[in-house]
Amino acid sequence: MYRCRGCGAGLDHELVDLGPSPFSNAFVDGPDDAEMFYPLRAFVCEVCFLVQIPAVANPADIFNDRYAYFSSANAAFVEHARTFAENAIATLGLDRTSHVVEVASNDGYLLRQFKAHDIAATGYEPSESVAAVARQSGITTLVQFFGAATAGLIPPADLIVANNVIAHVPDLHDFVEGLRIALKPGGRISIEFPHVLKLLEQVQFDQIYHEHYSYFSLLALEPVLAEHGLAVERVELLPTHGGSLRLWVEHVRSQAPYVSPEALGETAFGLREIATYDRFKQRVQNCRSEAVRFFLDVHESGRTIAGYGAPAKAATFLNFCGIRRDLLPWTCDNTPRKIGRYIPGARIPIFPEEHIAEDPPDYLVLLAWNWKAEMTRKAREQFGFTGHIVTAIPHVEID
Ligand code: JHZ
Ligand code: ZN
Repeated sequence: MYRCRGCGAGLDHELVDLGPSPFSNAFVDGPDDAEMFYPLRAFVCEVCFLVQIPAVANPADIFNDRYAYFSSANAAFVEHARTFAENAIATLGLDRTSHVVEVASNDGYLLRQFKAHDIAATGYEPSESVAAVARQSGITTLVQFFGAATAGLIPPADLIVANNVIAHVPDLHDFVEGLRIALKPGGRISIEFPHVLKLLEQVQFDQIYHEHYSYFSLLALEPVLAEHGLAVERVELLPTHGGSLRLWVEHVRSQAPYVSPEALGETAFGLREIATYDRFKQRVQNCRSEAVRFFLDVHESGRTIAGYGAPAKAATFLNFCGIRRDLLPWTCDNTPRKIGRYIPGARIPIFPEEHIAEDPPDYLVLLAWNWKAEMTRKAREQFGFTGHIVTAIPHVEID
């Protein structure tokens, strides 16, 4: 039996089985290339309620020189990073004597904001593809996984940024112990992750893929942090990735943390009851039925359709729904590394974004629904798109 990576209890309560799927950021070069498929089954721990997928995938097979998610590809995300850095500098009083560490620093999209203020910055980034870009722009980057063994390789940090990374670690306790080691006394850690409450509420099943080993609530993460002498000082709710939490964490001090799962609505939503998780399966099935029906209707009526975005979550959505090139002939994305390649499994070809203007379909499906406002604006204003804009999660919505 699997064991919960949070509390160690036996893990056999299935949340949802999304079937075999390839790694969602392993974009395929050519239409005849072979791919590996791995089971994509999520579980929920009946003791601590941590939602997780067992570590059937080795992180080194996912985060390597083929990894294709470049944080800087997205202007809105870079803006999110800039605001984060300016606020952190102001509220924590960071200056030229400070040291900022980012775990999963990607292409340096965030650390460059601190460097611009003459603050020393170091990144950990195991994916060579993105780390190389950061290094080229002068960001000190250790091409390493972060954990207890590597946390001491650099001077202790006044601020550790662990945004959108804690979901990606199979050895959760080793990672959190690393955070404790790397933090200077009195320092702060920012931990950002998509909130599992939103995943369940909005049926965001496409956020489930092998890269995401765990799906957190405050309820499930707080005891893990506490075991390593870390306490939650403050929590912010963010709109990113369909609804995220940002925890501000510090070494345990005398006062009790004043943020509780109750205050965040986690208890009221039912995150302490297994029945809440049990309703998810059926809702995922309903979402798939609705989406497949829509794609078939468009196909049978002879109208045209295309995707916008080739995010990691598109692979889960398309593979689970069985939507391939016959139902979705192409998508488009602004990430140079994705253009000219194919979405894993579903094999949908990826064109540059400008393709929307060159070959406008009747329906444009936003596969990155979390960027709906930005993508709609771009499609309409930049590419002159006048057809229907569609999102499929949690329901098919046609504008
Ligand atoms: P986006 C990523 O997931 C990957 P993904 C990762 N695993 C993670 O944890 C989560 O983020 C949190 C493109 N785009 O941000 C860029 C345009 O083409 O939803 C991206 O390929 N034009 C680390 O991959 C994709 O869409 C645009 O105008 O699901 C969006 O991917 C915009 C705004 C985006 O993350
Ligand atoms: Zn558990």
